[in-house]
Amino acid sequence: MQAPPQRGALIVVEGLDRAGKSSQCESLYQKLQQSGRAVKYLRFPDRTTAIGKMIDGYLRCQSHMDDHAIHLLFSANRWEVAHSLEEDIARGTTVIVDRYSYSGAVYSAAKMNPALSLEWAWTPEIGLPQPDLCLFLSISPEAAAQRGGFGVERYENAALQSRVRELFQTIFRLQQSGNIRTIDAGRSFEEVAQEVEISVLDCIAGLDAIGPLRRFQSITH
Ligand code: FDM
Ligand code: MG
Repeated sequence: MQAPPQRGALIVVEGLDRAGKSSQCESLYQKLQQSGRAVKYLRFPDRTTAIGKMIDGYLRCQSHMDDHAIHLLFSANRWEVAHSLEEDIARGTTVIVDRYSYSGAVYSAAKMNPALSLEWAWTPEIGLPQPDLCLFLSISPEAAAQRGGFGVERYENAALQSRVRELFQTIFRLQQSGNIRTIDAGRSFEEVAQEVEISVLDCIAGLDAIGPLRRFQSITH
């Protein structure tokens, strides 16, 4: 009998705006593909689905929504692909994800709505596939500003971003099993890309030790 194929890895790339997440994800995707691996690239929010279109309208300030309601839509936008994501992983496909539950929790908690704590924000993420590796692309506010500053979407302002920066550190501390690796994204594209690739290949090589795909748990554990 043939041994089942090794499962794919779930790789998440997180960071603030202008940290270079999307270009690094694309470069990583191409490198893994060229090396002959089965690989997919997802990003959240996925603005193409029905839920994603509601999120898109909200982010472009074309609609208003209660903070909890939009929060749950962001989470639902992950849940709607969770099943196919697990199937891909089981089939041996490595999945690269540009923003995930960490962004979900910290951007909502950064609004400082007293009725929307970080713990509340994390709750709908419980049970989603947990990344085997989360790369946090870290960039200073000054370097981010040099890369073109803020765009016009909701959340693209200095006060919110600085709270987001702190909350990322808080959530990473609370999610100790998260295998989070901080990467200095203030360096050249190539230097960052190299560290990203090495970290991902390391993770893939160590998948047997990790075992089956895990799921997110409560952050109070
Ligand atoms: N964002 C992203 C959230 O508020 N919650 C989430 O769950 C996710 C995935 O959406 F400001 C925020 C983060 C960012 C905005 O993301 C749009 P992109 O990566 O800039 O498209
Ligand atoms: Mg953006």
